[in-house]
Amino acid sequence: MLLYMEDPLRFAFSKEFNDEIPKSKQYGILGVPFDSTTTYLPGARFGSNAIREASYNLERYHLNLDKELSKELYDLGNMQVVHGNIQKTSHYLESTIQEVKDLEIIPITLGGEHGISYSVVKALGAQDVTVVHFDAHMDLRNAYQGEKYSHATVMRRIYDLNPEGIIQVGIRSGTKDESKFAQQAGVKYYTSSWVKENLTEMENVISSIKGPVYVTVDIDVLDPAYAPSVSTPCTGGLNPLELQRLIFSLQDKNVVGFDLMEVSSRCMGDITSINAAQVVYDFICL
Ligand SMILES: [Mn+2]
Repeated sequence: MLLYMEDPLRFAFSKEFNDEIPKSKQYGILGVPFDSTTTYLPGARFGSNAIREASYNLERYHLNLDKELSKELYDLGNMQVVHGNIQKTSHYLESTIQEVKDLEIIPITLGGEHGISYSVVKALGAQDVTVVHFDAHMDLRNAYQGEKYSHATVMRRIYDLNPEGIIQVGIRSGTKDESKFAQQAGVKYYTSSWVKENLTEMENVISSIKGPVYVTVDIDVLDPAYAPSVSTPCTGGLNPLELQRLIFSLQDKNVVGFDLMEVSSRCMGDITSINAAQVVYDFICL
């Protein structure tokens, strides 16, 4: 049993984790029910279990991919978090991800607020890794409300880890300083309106990445029409099929980790958790 784990509802088609699994590439779902730096609409702490619940509506056969789920999929449970303390929670998360990595399991982290993605990338190691970031927001501030570690600074902290590159997809909100920083720092961002008009080109950008890739999805990359239960909704976003095509363009990439953050669904059948479960499943089925 991994440290700091409990045993909640599992993601559809996943197996319970046991210590005797063979060492080869496989996925492990990890929930991090934490949302303490959220500034507008709280509730992302409910995301991990809401996504799991929504996953029960999926079929083992993926029609759009014409593929049966073939990957080994484990659900590692939810991590113990310390509400109100992102430093302590991050510390627990780093050691948990390190343990997952040692088992040669590729983590699929379900948030939870976006601030925790930093710890996952840090524990996996950013060297040579290109981070593909789906989001409405750039999250490149150096500090937010005086805090260095926050949902609004997460990509800046990941930048500080010196990854090979950062590619932001679906952006439609940011400050002038963030935009300037991105241009100076070589962070490539593609706005939502550009992506919608140039979807094939965006697919090509993603599929031509060389080397290891980390994928972080803030579900607010989708338009609030499809994902209203998020902490900072922003109009003019992608639709689910556009996002699905971009996830499909990760096929054959060496993805070392994947996360899906900011789902704050509070009831069964909520459209945000349904779309989030689909995004996770699209990735798992590749
Ligand atoms: Mn966002």
